[in-house]
Amino acid sequence: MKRKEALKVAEEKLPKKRFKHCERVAETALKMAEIFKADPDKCYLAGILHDYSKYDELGKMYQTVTNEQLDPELLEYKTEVLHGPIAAVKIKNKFNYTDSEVLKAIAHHTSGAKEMGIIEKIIFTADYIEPKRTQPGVDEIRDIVFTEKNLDLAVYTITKANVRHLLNKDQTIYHKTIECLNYYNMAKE
Ligand code: DGI
Ligand code: FE
Ligand code: FE
Repeated sequence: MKRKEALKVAEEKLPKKRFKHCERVAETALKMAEIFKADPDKCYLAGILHDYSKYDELGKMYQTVTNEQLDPELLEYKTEVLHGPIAAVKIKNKFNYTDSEVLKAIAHHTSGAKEMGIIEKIIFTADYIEPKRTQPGVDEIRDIVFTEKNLDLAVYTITKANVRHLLNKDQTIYHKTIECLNYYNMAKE
């Protein structure tokens, strides 16, 4: 898939505000591609398409989990976690798109995962730090990325903040989120 086609796909599928967020994630991912020596086209495509399924109907998402034999544990979660893995299979099937680095980056952008590849880590992080994000601690993570240039530490710091936030709200934690936390706690530095 070319950048222009992906842009059109995202623009047609998503509400304007969400599309703009995806453009900012793609632009942030491009900056990061230069710093961390990753393929810019893959970063751009994953960024622009990562939230493709953000507003899909939950019942249809559960059907996709079953039909596509995705991790059955996903049936215990809602759109927040599901829209990553669902977007990856939909883009694969609908557009016959098979790049596994891009598809994994889309799939794992919601939870993170252990042993992520460079495109996965860039999209996971770019989603959290794109310029319009204002959550507490986001500037510290921008520093870790653009000044310290420590991507594993960025992934860990984001995941730690996410897990803290989820626990404060008594949410259940998906196993890949925990695996991401533990893996990048050990991988950082
Ligand atoms: O789609 P965006 O708003 O751009 O951001 P996102 O895709 O990073 O949002 C992911 C959401 O998923 C976020 O609200 C936190 C949530 N999440 C991540 N890991 C877990 C989780 N929710 C639950 N319940 N459990 C998890 O392990
Ligand atoms: Fe998302
Ligand atoms: Fe996003």
